Amino acid sequence: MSVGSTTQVVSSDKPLVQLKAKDFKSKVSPDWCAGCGDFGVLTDLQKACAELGLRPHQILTVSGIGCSSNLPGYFNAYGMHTLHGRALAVATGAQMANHELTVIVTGGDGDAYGIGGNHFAHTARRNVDLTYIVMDNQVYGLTTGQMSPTSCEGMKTKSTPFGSIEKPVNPITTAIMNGATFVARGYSADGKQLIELMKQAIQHKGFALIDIFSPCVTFNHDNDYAFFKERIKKLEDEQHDPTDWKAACEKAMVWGETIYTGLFLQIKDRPTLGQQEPVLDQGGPLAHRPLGLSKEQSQRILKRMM
Ligand SMILES: Cc1ncc(C[n+]2csc(CCOP(=O)(O)OP(=O)(O)O)c2C)c(N)n1
Ligand code: SF4
Repeated sequence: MSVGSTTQVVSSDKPLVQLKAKDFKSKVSPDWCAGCGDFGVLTDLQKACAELGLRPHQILTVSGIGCSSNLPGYFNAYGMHTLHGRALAVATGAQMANHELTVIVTGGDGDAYGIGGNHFAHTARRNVDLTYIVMDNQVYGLTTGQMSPTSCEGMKTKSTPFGSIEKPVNPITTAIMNGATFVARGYSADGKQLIELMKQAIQHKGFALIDIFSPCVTFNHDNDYAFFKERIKKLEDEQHDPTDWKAACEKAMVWGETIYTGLFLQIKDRPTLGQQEPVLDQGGPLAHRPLGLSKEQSQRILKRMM
């Protein structure tokens, strides 16, 4: 099967049994604080995968470190909890090794746009076929409330007791400028919109970002549910055209009394990294091919690495 003809989702290969969201729940219950926005993101991802007819063995979730990065442990599929800020690098390797997997990367704004900012830019520009779900709470949750790259100017945190003097990262314009081909923003309290965005992102061929406002009820009292309720407007209600690059940039720059959620940009005709690799385009996933080494050779290599 060629890379070009495969999709992340087995739409024609209908499962014998339609799975439900609960089938994507793991045996481990989240230890997030009551009211944390990440609960909504987890539930909506489980619903989106069920509605797409995916099965756990077809999915790999990869995360970095943070409260939000614990998500793979709560999701019934293959999962990897990697290093802080390194989830995209690991996920790129996994996607290249098995391009038939649906690879979903999850984490927080610190993980994604701070320590992992370099990987974010390069994964977007390479158009790796991944879905990146960033639970953006504008603070470092796990390490108990320091400022993050998306903290607003003036925000008082443990590490900025007099208020942050830095301009925050804009994840949407950053993704667009670096060449991401699917750029969206969701809100953890709006499941209806978020599930649709997740389904579209997973089906998209290329690098798909959904930056999701996911309030940290313990350490960010500025950007809480009331803050977003007052400000959020949906792009779909404004007849925004996601193929219009200029309009996407303009809408992404809006931050104040109005903040937009929805699909800012989608470019469908840019090839993914895998589609441009001739070795991946023939013969199926590398992971399913013979290693090309004798048993002795592979054991010698393994021994050297142990
Ligand atoms: C190399 C390295 N540096 C720093 C840390 C400490 N650390 C763990 S999680 C984290 C930030 C988490 O914030 P975010 O990614 O926004 O996730 P959240 O906990 O808010 O969901 C930091 C700085 C670490 N684990 N590894
Ligand atoms: S500290 Fe914040 S981000 Fe972490 S679980 Fe609690 S509410 Fe969620």
